[in-house]
Amino acid sequence: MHEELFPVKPEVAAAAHINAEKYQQLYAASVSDPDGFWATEAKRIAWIKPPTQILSGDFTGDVQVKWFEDGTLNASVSCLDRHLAERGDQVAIIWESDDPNVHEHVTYRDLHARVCRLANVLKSLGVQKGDRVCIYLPMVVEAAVSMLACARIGAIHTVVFGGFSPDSLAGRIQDAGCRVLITADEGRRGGRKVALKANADAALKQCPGVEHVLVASVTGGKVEMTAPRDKSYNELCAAASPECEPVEMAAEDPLFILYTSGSTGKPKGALHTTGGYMVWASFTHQYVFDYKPGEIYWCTADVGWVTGHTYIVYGPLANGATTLMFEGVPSYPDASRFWQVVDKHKVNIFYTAPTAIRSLMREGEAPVHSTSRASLRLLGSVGEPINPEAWLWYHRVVGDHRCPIVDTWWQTETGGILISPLPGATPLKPGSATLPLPGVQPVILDADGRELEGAAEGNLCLKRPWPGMMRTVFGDHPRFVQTYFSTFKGYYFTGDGARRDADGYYWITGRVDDVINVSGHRMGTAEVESALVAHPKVAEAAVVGFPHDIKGQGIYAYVTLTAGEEPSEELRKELVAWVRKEIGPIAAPDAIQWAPGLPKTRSGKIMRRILRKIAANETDGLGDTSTLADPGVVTELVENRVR
Ligand code: 6R9
Repeated sequence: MHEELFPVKPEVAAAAHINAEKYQQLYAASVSDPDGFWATEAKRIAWIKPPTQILSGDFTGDVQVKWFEDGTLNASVSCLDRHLAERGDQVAIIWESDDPNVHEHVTYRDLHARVCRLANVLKSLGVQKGDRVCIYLPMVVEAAVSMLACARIGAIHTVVFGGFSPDSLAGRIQDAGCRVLITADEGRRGGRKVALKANADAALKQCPGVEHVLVASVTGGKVEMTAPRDKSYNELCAAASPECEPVEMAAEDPLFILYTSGSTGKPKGALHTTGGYMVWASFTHQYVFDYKPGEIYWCTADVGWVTGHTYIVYGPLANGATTLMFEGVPSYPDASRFWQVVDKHKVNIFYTAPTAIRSLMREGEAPVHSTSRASLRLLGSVGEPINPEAWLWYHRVVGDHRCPIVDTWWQTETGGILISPLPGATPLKPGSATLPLPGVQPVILDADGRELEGAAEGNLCLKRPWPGMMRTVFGDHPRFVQTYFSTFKGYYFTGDGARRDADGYYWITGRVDDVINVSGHRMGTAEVESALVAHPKVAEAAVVGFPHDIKGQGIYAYVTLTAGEEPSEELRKELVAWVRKEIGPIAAPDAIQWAPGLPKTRSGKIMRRILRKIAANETDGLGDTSTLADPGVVTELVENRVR
């Protein structure tokens, strides 16, 4: 454990929106008078009718939480229209292509017009308030335009990461009941093409409810167009009007659905609503990144994940920021690409994931030193715990000891950052997400649900609603209540474990449920297992995470073959390819161990605790195996562990 302290530099504190004293004041106010606090913060976004009601509902019973209920607004107005008078000609989005020679500047005025055009196209296709629209796009400006165009007409977007397979895409389209799909001919990543339209075509065979497909031209590659379903995004937008009246939405009307993996079953559609989410996105983006007008801000996430929603699109645009969207990957054309982009566009604030830092660390310091990075002022981290080695490297090599690092803990469900340093207020400890933001009341509970005081380790829960939280699982409110509010009555359970030290700092220890975090992407072990058992040669599968140098966690699968099937290197490769195809490349197992039997209790429950230890090569402390139906299974698995 690294307890080295990095104090706030006086010049950083002096220039920041929030210093230590102000943080204490805000935090105290948010606890003593939450309604007053949020009534004031709500003013940061544009309302049609400002709210007079603040919070209703809590974490008990049916968990009906509502924020700003009588207010009305349109999210796209906060992100676009209200900036036009003052900063219409300021760049809203800098788009950096996969190709280092290509970029584009989109001003607020341009973005407004592009959003209005697409909104009019969607309207002409009959899309109405409350309809669901699926967005399956690469990291191009059209992705942000599509999200905002949906928001403009009150349609609910559901963005599906471009790396997901046709089956995963189809499952999400069906669950959300989408009428329209927005996709592209192809994506581009690291010099290679991604066949988005072909994937979409395969998915749509299972989705009769999709009436229209808008295909944006990204690479210009030839794709099949099925009339009358498929239409050219570019042609229809070119012919549409660049003005479109925003639809007046209630604060609690849905803004988007985003699917995320849990410990059981299919991915859940986390539903976020309009008013509270927008307040949270703006509030956290301004304070955590200490954003000031004119600064260039870059979050390297993909818009297919929640980080892209809140910290590439809604938060920065609500705050009138210049947000950079990067189509490519950190390693293309070479390992200094991130820092070249920083220099090229004079990026001030840079926000990425620990897995990217670790993979760049492996390439050594030269690719970083070949660039200046003089514009950088602040660094951020998100997606998984950042190990102190990676934190220190990020701070020393990338930030030249100059830039504070905000290690931001949050989840798809939370809508935005909950625990994070504020650069002008919080002394840093490498590896700790530090302190809760104003309005956030974390607690650590023991296994019996008792709140632990002071320094403690246990289950990380939240005690009070905050404006940005998800409101329900789309189409399945009982699952929402069951998943998040049934383990510990009266609390939101995050699924994460955490330690709180004597200074009140939080150290996230990782998931305590059956969710694994691979390169910052959430995967349910159950999802990978069901993909594996769908293969005709697999009888049973158990999947666990194991420590992985670059990815944080890797996927380790124990596979029992059906009778008569023999393990082989060929079959191993076939199963890896099978999971890639079923879910997507991010779910491909790193290791497959052939398991003639799995350790089960007498009631037939797989003892994952043991499988996790074997995968992590911690076979000295396997603990009590006496409750197993056949303890001999364990010896066999330990002996044949995959290196
Ligand atoms: C934003 C995002 C959420 C899970 C979360 C936790 C892990 C995210 C973290 C972190 C430690 C951080 N996580 N940020 N763990 N430190 N700074 O990643 O959302 O994809 O839903 O994942 O990621 O385990 O529960 P999501």
